[in-house]
Amino acid sequence: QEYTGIKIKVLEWTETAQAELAGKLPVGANVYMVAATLRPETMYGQTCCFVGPTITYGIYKISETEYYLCTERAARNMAYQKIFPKEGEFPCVATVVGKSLVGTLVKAPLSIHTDGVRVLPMETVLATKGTGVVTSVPSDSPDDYATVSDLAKKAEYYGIKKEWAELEIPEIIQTPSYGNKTAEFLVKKLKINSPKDAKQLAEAKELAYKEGFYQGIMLMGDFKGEKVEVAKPKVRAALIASGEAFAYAEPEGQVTSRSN
Ligand code: ZZB
Repeated sequence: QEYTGIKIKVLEWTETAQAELAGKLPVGANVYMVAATLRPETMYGQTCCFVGPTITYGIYKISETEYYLCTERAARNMAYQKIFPKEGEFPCVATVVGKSLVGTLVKAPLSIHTDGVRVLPMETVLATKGTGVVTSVPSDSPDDYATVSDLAKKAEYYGIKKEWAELEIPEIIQTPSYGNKTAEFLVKKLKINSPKDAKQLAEAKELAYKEGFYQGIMLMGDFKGEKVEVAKPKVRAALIASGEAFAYAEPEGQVTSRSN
């Protein structure tokens, strides 16, 4: 599985994370939460960054000034893909549990929300897939749409500010069958009420992938008006060229799927 690793820069840690990380990072260090995505062309629509609240993340040293936050499993994989300076080595400077990261302010590349977006909890994040960090695009990902709706509805329960889950969801891709809001359309059509409706969400995801890729037209960004099929590799290449992303492959047979 060939992902794009999106570098989501930490602008401001939560107090909890700050306390846990005190003294572990050099002054001026940049930490990036790395999200693995199959849809780089949707990055304009990022509205938050998901972590699994009970997942343990490591902060791994790439250089004196650059650190990546992801699961240990992902860091190990990266160490064999020339992402770290020494083959097979992925020096960990700190660990932090997802829950402590909730509320952290981050900068998501290409997102229309240029002042930053928040780290929010997603119970269905798999520790065994990608980097364990998931960038949220509620316009085109049914899982993300269902999760942000639930977070906004139960903000207090989740211990977040409601407005963090209610950032504007821009329209970024048009499709003939589902319009400009593919995820919202499919969540309603398949009567999905909760992020836990795993079966319907899996179906919605398949439909959204197919329609978006083969029929989608970009509504914004440098490739506005172009077909998604054509724009996808161009957006990916631009993100990689600007240093905001890198190629990240998931070894065969390592990918696990949701069981709930
Ligand atoms: C942004 C995005 C925008 C995504 C979209 C999808 C869509 P798949 O197809 O099952 O391989 N993801 C990545 N890692 C995890 C994880 N550890 N746990 C849960 N979800 C994860 O899934 C790949 C997609 O699942 C990734 O691409 C990521 O969300 C999420 F408009 O990134 B995506 C129709 C889907 N649209």
